[in-house]
Amino acid sequence: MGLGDIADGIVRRAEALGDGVHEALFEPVVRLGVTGLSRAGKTVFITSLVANLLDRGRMAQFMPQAEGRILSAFLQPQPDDTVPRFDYEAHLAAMTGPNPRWPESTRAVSELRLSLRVRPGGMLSGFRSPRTVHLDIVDYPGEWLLDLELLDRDYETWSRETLARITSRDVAAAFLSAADRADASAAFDEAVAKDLAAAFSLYLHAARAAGFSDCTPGRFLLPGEMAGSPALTFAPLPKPDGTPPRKSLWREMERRFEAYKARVVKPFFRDHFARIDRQVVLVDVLGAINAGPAALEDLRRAMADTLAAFRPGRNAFLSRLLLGRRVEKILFAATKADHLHHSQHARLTAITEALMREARDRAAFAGAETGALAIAALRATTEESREHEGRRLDLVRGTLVDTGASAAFYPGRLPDDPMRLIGPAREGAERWLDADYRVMRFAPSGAEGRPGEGPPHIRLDRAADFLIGDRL
Ligand SMILES: Nc1nc2c(ncn2[C@@H]2O[C@H](COP(=O)(O)OP(=O)(O)OP(=O)(O)O)[C@@H](O)[C@H]2O)c(=O)[nH]1
Ligand SMILES: [Mg+2]
Repeated sequence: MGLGDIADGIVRRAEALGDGVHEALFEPVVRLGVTGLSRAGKTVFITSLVANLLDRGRMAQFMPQAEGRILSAFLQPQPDDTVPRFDYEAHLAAMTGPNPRWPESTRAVSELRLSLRVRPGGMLSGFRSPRTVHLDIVDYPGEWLLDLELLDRDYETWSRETLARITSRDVAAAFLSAADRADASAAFDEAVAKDLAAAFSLYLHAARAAGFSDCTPGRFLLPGEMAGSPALTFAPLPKPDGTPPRKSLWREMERRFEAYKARVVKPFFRDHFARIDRQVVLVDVLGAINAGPAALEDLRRAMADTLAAFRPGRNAFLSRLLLGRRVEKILFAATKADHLHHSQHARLTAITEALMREARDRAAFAGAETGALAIAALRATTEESREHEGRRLDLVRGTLVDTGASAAFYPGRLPDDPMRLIGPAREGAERWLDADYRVMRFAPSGAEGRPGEGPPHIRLDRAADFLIGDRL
């Protein structure tokens, strides 16, 4: 255990103590983590969740609301002064204003505090006065969670495993040949390191565009203010024969890899991850099905790796940070379910559940309660049915993002048995045999709600109930 780790542990312990005293005496705080790989739907989810908690007319399945116990909800300044505030107002205006559009991509951690004034439930509720519960919503990229596995590896192991995993990928060809040409025993040269890191980061972007989820180190995709710093200027290399000399390319790459772990990965887990109580992981299951079996298989693996980050005792560093504390509930939510007619929602939920069960088995996960749901944070479509060659066809209609035209659309029929998709994906099928799936990009509908109603959604109330219902 290094000195830094001990210090981490002490700070965390003091904080935990502080939280405990504060919570017991004053107002409880629930920290809800919202994550998912890029474009999974995090920003839309948080925006719509907050809007629907402020105006609860569409939250009938959120039990504290159904029981009439929520007296009011309001936004408050968040407790963390150094974390950017989630730009709720701008995102909501984009999606529900005139000329509705989806929010811009967001690339870092952000946070928002929503406070709820609630009347306690249960037998003694009549004797207790209303109290305030703070919900701190923390948005962070799923890619950063996947970095956890770097902590278990040294540079040599990480290089070997990464090169082996990507060697058969077309998108990695340019980087692999650059890595092969590099002389890792030669004296370190910044220009060489920069070129290698640039080639590796190009590969990661291409891999993600091709539908791969294992695109770590996460900050290579989302560098933010760290772009160009040494801790982000390294790449996996084949180990040279013998012991690489001091001041060689290999030794400096090794040092930077360690710096990335110490300066990027650990602070994220310490400052954000370790404080989460409840977690929702958004997954674009429909998008992966649409992209084909390889993408679905990769999503399945990414879900297992995500879940592994929440496994108690996952590694020594995390255990010291968490001190026995753990995330209590994790919801895997398949987003964008409004691309499907509701007659297919149960199948999407079943597929998500099956993926999650596999992820649990694979990650040998026990501990937190897990759930799976198919949702649409912001419903952009309406439903219609048509006769087609003597059969009823269930369609969804929406406004196409690209042309602005209204279009009815049939996305394909999901199988009743999830294994009809997961099986071939695992066996490495190149494409789906018996079906064809499509997704279209619909613009937000901008539909006006009645007063007291938030934006239209599908099962966002059920998601909220699973995640925080029991804490209100
Ligand atoms: N139809 C529909 N599309 C959605 C929904 N949620 C998200 N989308 C689509 O998914 C895209 C990405 O959503 P975001 O919320 O920006 O995703 P994100 O995870 O925040 O993405 P990054 O910030 O890039 O990591 C949006 O631009 C929409 O096209 C939904 O409920 N319904
Ligand atoms: Mg976002």
